[in-house]
Amino acid sequence: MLRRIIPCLDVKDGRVVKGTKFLNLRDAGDPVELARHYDEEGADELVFLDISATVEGRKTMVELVRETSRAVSIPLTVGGGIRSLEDVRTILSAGADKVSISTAAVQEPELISRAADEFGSSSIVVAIDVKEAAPGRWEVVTHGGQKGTGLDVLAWAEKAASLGAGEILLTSMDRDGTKDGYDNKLNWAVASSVDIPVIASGGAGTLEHLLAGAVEGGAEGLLAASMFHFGHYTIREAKEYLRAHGIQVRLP
Ligand code: 0VR
Repeated sequence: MLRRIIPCLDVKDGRVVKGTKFLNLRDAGDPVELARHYDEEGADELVFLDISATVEGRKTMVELVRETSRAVSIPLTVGGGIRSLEDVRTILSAGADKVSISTAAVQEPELISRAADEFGSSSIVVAIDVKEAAPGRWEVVTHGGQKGTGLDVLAWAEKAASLGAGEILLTSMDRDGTKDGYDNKLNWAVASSVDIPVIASGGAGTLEHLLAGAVEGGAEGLLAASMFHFGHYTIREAKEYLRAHGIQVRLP
């Protein structure tokens, strides 16, 4: 299967930010500039994650989506604060190819099937943020990692897939921003229990980590923020490394 390299831009009030375990956010640049740069570098897709908590921040995000979708040629997934079919419609008509829904899907699972029915499963990503509750067991968290849900990640991923999610964006909050590598036990557990693509997210720091996310983790999408934003590696280096290790990637 073709693996996708997906830079993730966490956006707060119109700026790209990057923290660790969702905290200590620091500025990482202008979203449209960075998006254009990744597109030119050969990224397969982009994720914008709106982590502003304000209405102002949301309005800014719609403008950013409009501008970015004109500036890049690769698919754009937008998440953060999507709570209703109206929100999905607003973001898709601003030019996003997919939306990712996290907290609202846990609160109202039927939102997944309604959105999939109206816009097509391929436009609906269910984002699942988790914290490791015990070895080999992960709890779904919502509200930017602030709230535990008591939900087991496998049960929730299977339910989201059965409700029509097109893919799962799976973020380990314990690994976010650490550059310690993906949680591949988590990735493998979820990827082997659903038949829709899983995007690994949280912790990627080296080229070996990306390879492990594909091989050990079974992830089809390899999402990273820190390792690309702060210039440690280029997308091309990542793809050449993966191809040299037998992983199928699109290499223009
Ligand atoms: P890296 O570990 O730097 O590659 O980060 C990938 C991924 O974890 C982040 O881009 C993103 O999922 C972080 N998410 C959230 C958040 C960051 C701050 C506040 C909230 C959230 O709700 O997902």
